[in-house]
Amino acid sequence: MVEVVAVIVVAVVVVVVVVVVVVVVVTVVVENLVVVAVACAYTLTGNAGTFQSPNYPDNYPNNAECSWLITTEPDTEVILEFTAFDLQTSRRCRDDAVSVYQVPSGFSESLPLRLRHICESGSYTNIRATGNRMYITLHTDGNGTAPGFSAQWSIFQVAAVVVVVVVAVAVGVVIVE
Ligand SMILES: [Ca+2]
Repeated sequence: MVEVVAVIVVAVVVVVVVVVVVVVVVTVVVENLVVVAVACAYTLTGNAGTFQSPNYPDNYPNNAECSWLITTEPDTEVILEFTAFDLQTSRRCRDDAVSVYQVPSGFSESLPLRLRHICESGSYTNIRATGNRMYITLHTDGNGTAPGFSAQWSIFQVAAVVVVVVVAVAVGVVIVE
């Protein structure tokens, strides 16, 4: 009888240990999974246009990784404006954040330069890339959302400015003479 009880006790202990180990392993695996519920990548071209965060003006989803690559005509510079911007506020943009990069003409030349890293609600205008490509990312974490943003881009025409300056100087020279 004592032997039977001992066997039952050992069996119960073994089962409990196995269950605990399984639960711990599953928990660790799940916590380390990179959960991306929403992934989106957009390629935008043209010298002007608009884009919004997912679901805008309703709240953006949790666990989203989105990107927008804007390419305008050669010899122009991209100018970006957030006409509306409302993200979950977090310290050092750890929870939800928007990053704006200027992209060099050749990816091998250098890494994209981050122009802005924003998570505070507000108005952001005249974000300018030196060049005709700009890359915008939205990262959101697992909880807490907000309406997000609406943005528009336009161009600064480098060639046009050079022409205007040359003409102005030429006219100035003629007038002086
Ligand atoms: Ca969030």
